[in-house]
Amino acid sequence: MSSKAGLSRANAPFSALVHHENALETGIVHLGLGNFHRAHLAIYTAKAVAASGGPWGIFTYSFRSKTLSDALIHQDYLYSVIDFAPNTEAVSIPAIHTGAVAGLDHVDQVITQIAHASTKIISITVTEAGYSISQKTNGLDRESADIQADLAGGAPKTLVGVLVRGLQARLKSNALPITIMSCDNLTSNGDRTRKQLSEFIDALPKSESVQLIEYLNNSVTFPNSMVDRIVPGTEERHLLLAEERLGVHDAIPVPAEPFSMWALEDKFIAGRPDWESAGVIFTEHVEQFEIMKLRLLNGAHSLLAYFGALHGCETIPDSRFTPIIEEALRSVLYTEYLPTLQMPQGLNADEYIAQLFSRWSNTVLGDKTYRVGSDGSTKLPQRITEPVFYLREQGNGTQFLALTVAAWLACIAPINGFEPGSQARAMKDPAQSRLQEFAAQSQTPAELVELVFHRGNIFSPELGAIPEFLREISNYLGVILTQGIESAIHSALQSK
Ligand code: CS2
Repeated sequence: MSSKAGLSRANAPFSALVHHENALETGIVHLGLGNFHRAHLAIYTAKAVAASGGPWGIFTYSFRSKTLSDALIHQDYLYSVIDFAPNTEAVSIPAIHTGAVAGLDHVDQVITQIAHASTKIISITVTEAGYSISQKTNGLDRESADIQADLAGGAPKTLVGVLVRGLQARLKSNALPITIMSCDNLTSNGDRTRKQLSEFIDALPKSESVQLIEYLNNSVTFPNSMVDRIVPGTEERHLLLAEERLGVHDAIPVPAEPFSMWALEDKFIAGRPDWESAGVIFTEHVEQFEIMKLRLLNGAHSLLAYFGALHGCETIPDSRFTPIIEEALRSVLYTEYLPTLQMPQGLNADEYIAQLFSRWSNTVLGDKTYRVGSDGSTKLPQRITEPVFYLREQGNGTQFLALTVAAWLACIAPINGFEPGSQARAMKDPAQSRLQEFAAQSQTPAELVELVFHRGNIFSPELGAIPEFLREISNYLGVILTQGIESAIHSALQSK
């Protein structure tokens, strides 16, 4: 790690700033080269290697965009991570990547790299949407055309397909053990990844599946993990700032908050970097960390994104500082999320929540409501489903969970000519076209909610089977459409 503030070498190559250990062997194959990976796993691993060494270079694969990996190669696998907060502006350069490929036409290269004996870990950040989860079966989405194509053979297009074909190649070439580590915001992300892979393998012809399942069961481990760092998308201002700070042009800097956390199960069958030296918490109670973070941070984040967008807020801090939204935020945290979870030992709920408020107040980071609001169809089920069940069982209200879903629908699938505003319009969702079709077929909020919950394959059938919850969502959606989000929040607060 090095912080190079004040350098002035406008025409120097990026690599002049930091020593990149070219001899570093590739020990990790990372799937999903987004900003989050580059500010989280890459930083922890670079710190671990700086402290204790080891063959832990990272080879990355992006499923879609070649832009980022081309730029990474062009910059000799270097880029800057800029920590932004009102009182911080530190730059670091993790020199840890050893290779990058992108695009479906190069997937054979990542499969070869997975099969390579030096590879010990496959890590993943592809977001919740990348796991091909069926809400109907709570397993592999066998109805997905891409999964069907991957099962049929040929170059795989999905995460699950790439992992299975990679394992198959490894089994054939050396059958050495390997760890597959999900770093996405899914409950029990390691167990979930194992389940998706097992179901895919089970669906293969027997001639392929028998040995593969045995290999998966005996030689592949799937640690669960909780990852946390708010990492927005890169904007023009970040490019300018990076250039000013570094003195060279960085085409792919990553803005990030200074806070970072990673709790991980120590289940690495083929070894791992000395991540504890970089601050990773190894624990057998990862699930408590995951649930705490998925509900208190991510669940409340979704509320901030949808309420904020409907109120006209471009950023998460704008939303958090809007008094009526702040009231809703405190209410959802203390009455609808906190009662449903157990804090990990040593962490105090009030302190954790106070810290969240300060993270959401990061005006210079300026995280966008449209970023957090995107992909709601794959995020919300993870965040609200279990809390709804729990609260109902206890006889407690689910007002703000229902209103979060209603606000999401108002943003993504508005009906009756409702205009949700430019931030909502910028949100993307893998289910967008399906949701918009449902919206076109619906005259009333109740009709839309019925279609989304019973035909959408977004929320589980069990959640869809709670008419009172669906009615609550429809009622709030009606208020949003006719009187606005502020009135809907007032009404939720009044019914508390
Ligand atoms: C956010 C997360 O996109 C989202 O929905 O809640 O990306 C959040 O910023 C990270 O999980 C923070 O660790």
